[in-house]
Parts: sequence; structure tokens; C-alpha cells
Amino acid sequence: STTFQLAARPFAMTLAGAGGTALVVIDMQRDFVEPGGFGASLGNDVSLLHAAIEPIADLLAAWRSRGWPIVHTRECHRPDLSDCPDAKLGRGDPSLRIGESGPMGRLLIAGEPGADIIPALYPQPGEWVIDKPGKGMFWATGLHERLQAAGITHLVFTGVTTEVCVQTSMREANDRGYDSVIVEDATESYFPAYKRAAIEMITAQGAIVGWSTDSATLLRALP
Ligand code: C5J
Repeated sequence: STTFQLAARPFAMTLAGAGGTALVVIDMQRDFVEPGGFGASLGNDVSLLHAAIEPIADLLAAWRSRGWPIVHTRECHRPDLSDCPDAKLGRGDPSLRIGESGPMGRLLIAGEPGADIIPALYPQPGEWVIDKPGKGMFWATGLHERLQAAGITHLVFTGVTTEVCVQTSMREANDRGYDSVIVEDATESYFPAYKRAAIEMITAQGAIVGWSTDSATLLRALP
């Protein structure tokens, strides 16, 4: 199988070519990125997330042109909330809770406009769209088995928010044996200091969770 080298922190890494490296786009949903959604209901300034959109679009184009695997995730729940634990439902001090109705429909509910992916990054046919009830993409999704069946061994992480769903998913991936890299300009947080800290935690101690790079370096490295 083919491989390629990527300049990364804390040191260079090897990724799988020939479709063995999936591009993962975490939760680029209207509910997190647009006004009136779940992120805004928690008091966050959603415009802080917008810088990640163009770098993710560039990576999507590169993966699509190669026919390599792409995984989009959406944090959302069933309409009856049977997959949303009370502990999650009751958390925070939001102006609207999960399942309540806002301008983009019921917050974080599958099938509602707000739970869907923003138009600029909308999935194309054949790309995987994983609905996840948790912060991590492996919890209650069956994703590990699907990745294994597809021969995917390496993951490139993008999306929002860096220290919540992206970091949780990357830690879950690490424990399942994937080598992962987070693309620094293709991920954002409502808290810039937390974004920076999450990337430092991921790459510390000799890539204890994984590596980091930037989209320009990654695009140059792709075979
Ligand atoms: C959050 C996410 N921040 N997608 N979700 O609640 O990171």
C-alpha cells in the first residue's frame, strides 16, 4: 500500500495513500455555525467559527478529486430524544434547550434545518454522514466497524469545536488505533485559548493523541 509523508507537529508523520486516509469533518452544522442555533443559544459568538469554512472546503475539493473517503458528522438526536441522556439535556444555561424550537427548527434534532450541514460544505453523494448523539464520533455510531471494513487507518480531523467534539473524536480514534492529524486552520472554537490549548494537549508528549498541521502543508503533501 502507498504512503506519504506530512510535515506536522511534533514531528513528521506518515499517512496512508490510496484511500486509506479519511477526511473527517466534525459537526459543521447550522446549529453551531449560524445565528439562532444551539451554539448561539449557549451565548457563543458563532462568527468565531467561520474561519474554518474555506480551509475545509479546500480539503474537501482535494479529497473529492482523488476519490478518497470523506466522513461528515452531525451532533443530533432522535425527535423523541430517546438517545439524549438527561445529563446532556439539563446541562448549561441555554436560552433554548436541545429539542426546543428555534428559528432553524428544533435544536440538534435529526432532520431539522439547524441540524444539517452548512451549504458551503454540504456532503456529496457517496460521502459518509454520521449522526452522533455524543461529542465523540465513535460513541453509539458503529463508525469504527465501517472504517475498518473500508480499510481506513488514518484520519485527518477538521470541524468544530476544537476542544469539544473534535478533540473527543480524536481521542476516541487514538484509543482505537488510528493515527490522526488535526488541521489547525480547518478547526475553530468559540474560545480561541481553548483551541490553542487543545492542539497543544493533542501534540504534547510525542503526539500522545496525534499530530497537527495546516491545510496548505497538507494540500502540498497529498500524492
Ligand atoms: C459542542 C461540538 N461544542 N460539535 N459540540 O457542543 O463541538
